[in-house]
Amino acid sequence: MNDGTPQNFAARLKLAQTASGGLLCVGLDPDLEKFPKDILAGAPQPGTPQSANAAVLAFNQRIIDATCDIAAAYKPQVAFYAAIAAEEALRMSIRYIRERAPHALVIFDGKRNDIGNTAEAYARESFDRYAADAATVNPYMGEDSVRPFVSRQDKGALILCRTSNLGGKDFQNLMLDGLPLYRHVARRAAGHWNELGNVMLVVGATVPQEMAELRAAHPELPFLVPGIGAQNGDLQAVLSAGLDSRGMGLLISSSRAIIYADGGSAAGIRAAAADLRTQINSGRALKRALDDAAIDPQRRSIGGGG
Ligand code: OMP
Repeated sequence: MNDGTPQNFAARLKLAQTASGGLLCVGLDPDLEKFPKDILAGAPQPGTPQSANAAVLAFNQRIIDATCDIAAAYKPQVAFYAAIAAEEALRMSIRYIRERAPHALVIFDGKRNDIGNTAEAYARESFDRYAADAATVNPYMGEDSVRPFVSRQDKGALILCRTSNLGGKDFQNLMLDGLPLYRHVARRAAGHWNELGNVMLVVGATVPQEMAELRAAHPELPFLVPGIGAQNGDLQAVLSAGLDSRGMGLLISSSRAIIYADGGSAAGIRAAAADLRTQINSGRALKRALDDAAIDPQRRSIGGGG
């Protein structure tokens, strides 16, 4: 690529955050039952895959138009497309993101994995068929299953570490050699899986305590954080637990609370996304001020005294 797009994922992530002025990721999880009526009415031949594809693409275009200047990333969850045979709408939506928001990352949320050669096919699905910048990856099958996702420097592997759902604790918090399982996953992810600097951890907004532990253990790793909005994750707790020392290190993702705001109107989507980005940025500024005060109270008082 000679269009100025960075060839390594870490630089690509930084560019997306800087160009969008924040850490916001918009989840593209189309559910026809929740779609605005005007979008459904505009789709031809109701009940057919053609109709589903047309409606999904039209709705995603509305979301992308409403957020293209403020989203650092878009995260389509593939199940919502596969369930209604709307893969073509997914492909076209990604193309539309490239036109309207060339800085933004596209995260293919498939949570795929399998034995090595099948994982290779899954990686090609994410990175070649859909040309995504990053993919969510299930680490449960271990080294050979993860390798195809981490072996391209320009593509990110977002490793499920501590998920946002209630059942996330069932296995992920089990103690093993003195550490919960999710900490072992993080160690492996931060170690040789991250030789190309293209690994992120997926850590839910609903588990800020675990996030704080992970941040302390891995100050350098960026996290994808779903669970804000419909799952009631606590944004301030996330910022306090997860921001790195530069006030970065996070992509904060929300799907339903943004895309179905005000029934999925363009204005409602814009307002919800802009509001979340503003809240994130205010929290970052506050944390920066608190950190500065905690690090050097003496210098501040000397400076303040003239
Ligand atoms: P909302 O709850 O509507 O914001 O959607 C959350 C999105 O993030 C869905 O697409 C989930 O599949 C995804 N997700 C989680 O909710 N929890 C996780 O721990 C991990 C993910 C993910 O990998 O994106």
